[in-house]
Amino acid sequence: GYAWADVASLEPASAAGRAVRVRGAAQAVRAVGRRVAFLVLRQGAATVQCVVSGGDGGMARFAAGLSRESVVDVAGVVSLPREPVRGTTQQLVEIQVEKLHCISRAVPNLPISVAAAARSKEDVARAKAAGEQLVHVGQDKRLDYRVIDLRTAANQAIFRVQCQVENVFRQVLLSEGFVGIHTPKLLGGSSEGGAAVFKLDYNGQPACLAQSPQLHKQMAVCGGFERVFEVGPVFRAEGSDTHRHLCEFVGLDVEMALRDHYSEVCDVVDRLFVAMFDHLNKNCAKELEAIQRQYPFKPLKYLETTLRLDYDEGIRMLQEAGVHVDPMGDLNTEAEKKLGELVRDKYGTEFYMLCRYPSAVRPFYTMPCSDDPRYSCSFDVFVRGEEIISGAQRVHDPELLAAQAEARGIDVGTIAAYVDSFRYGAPPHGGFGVGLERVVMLFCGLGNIRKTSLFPRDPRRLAP
Ligand code: ATP
Ligand code: AMO
Repeated sequence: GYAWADVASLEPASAAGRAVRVRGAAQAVRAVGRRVAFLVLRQGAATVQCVVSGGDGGMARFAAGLSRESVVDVAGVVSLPREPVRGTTQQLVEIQVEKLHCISRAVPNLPISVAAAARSKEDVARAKAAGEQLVHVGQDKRLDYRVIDLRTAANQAIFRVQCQVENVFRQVLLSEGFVGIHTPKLLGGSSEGGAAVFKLDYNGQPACLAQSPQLHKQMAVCGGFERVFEVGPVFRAEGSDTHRHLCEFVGLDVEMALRDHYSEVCDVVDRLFVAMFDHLNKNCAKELEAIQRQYPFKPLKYLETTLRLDYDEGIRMLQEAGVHVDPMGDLNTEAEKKLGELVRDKYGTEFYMLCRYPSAVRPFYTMPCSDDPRYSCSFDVFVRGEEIISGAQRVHDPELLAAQAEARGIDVGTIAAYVDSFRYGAPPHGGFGVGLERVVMLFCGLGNIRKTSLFPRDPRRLAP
């Protein structure tokens, strides 16, 4: 009999000579004459070449007639090819097919081909130089047919890397005594202030989708959980289409009681992300290679101990470089990108924290510095010059909290229960929020957040 096997497990040393049964997608079919066909079968990111030959050629003709992406079963014996294809995701063995069944037929004219969706810019340039006529498959079209697009080796790798990011986040925090929580996503008011909120009707009462777990993760700390984390959806009614904003993304959030200083939060960020980057480089080498084949990028430069820079120092570096910035204002995207370059050139890292932001540019719940309230106990973290994390110590004095909310035009009535939480005894605390899709996008230098969201929701896209 034939034993079921995974394509990825078909290694020359262990598999040669074995009789196996494999189910996969018919990625490519090539007929050679009337009696032989080569069928490339794909399972996840792994592919194997199947040789269909022998008999009167009926099976080879059936194989040649299979539509691409049809799901087929092959049964046969594993053999070693004369010239294995190296440097791809293709296995170094072949299957000499003895039985072939089509399990699910794909339509003959797929809206996009996996091969086109998998092209790198270099592939396109090379094909054009060779005079080939390519059907352009842009990002929008690939996203319209995401189910097919997701089958490329790079996409298979991206979401495996994303899973590891989430996994390391949980593992490191669990090992440091944090408890995973789930906060409500239906809220009576906005949690971050500002207009980027999706409004809805909650049984006749105005409500909105959570812009962050901010208020409730703090309330969990007030509820006696000293260290909490959450992995969950975050909804933002972002109006403008950018390469780094989604209307729904996955938030990785942390909140913790503090002993002395908000630098304790920065310490957690430091340990967590250095462990995460180390883990990805060590355990996801195959995936990172697959991503690099389609989207070339340089490995992220980071230090063993993450650089912490004061906002004032960042401003000074920008001004010295001739960039016009307001020392008490926020940095725009361009200035952040520029500062990323300056920091990389001066300190040799593309991952750093910018601390002590001016209070005026931070959310209402941010703790002002005790030595100078014009500045705040807050930080952002950057990868390749773009923000992946915001964090801070929070105000745990209810009067100051209400005053800061009011000063920013927030109706304190809508957050009364939150403000009241700090009237029943509340420890000093702080935390941070990370965008999962941004971590993967920036670690892999992908340039567009839609590439790291399984089924992205941007201002124009609500399907598939
Ligand atoms: P859009 O044109 O919609 O902005 P995009 O931003 O995805 O699309 P690029 O960044 O230039 O365009 O290319 C990204 C991918 O698009 C490539 O990896 C490739 O898969 C595909 N692609 C680009 N040009 C072509 C082409 N001429 N033929 C086939 N595929 C292409
Ligand atoms: P902030 O609003 O900066 O902070 O969000 C935290 C992190 O979430 C990611 N992010 C996004 N990712 C994709 N699409 C978006 N539209 C988007 N908006 C934000 C970014 C960002 O760094 N409550 C605070 C966090 C805290 O202080 O704990 C907050 O929400 O990676």
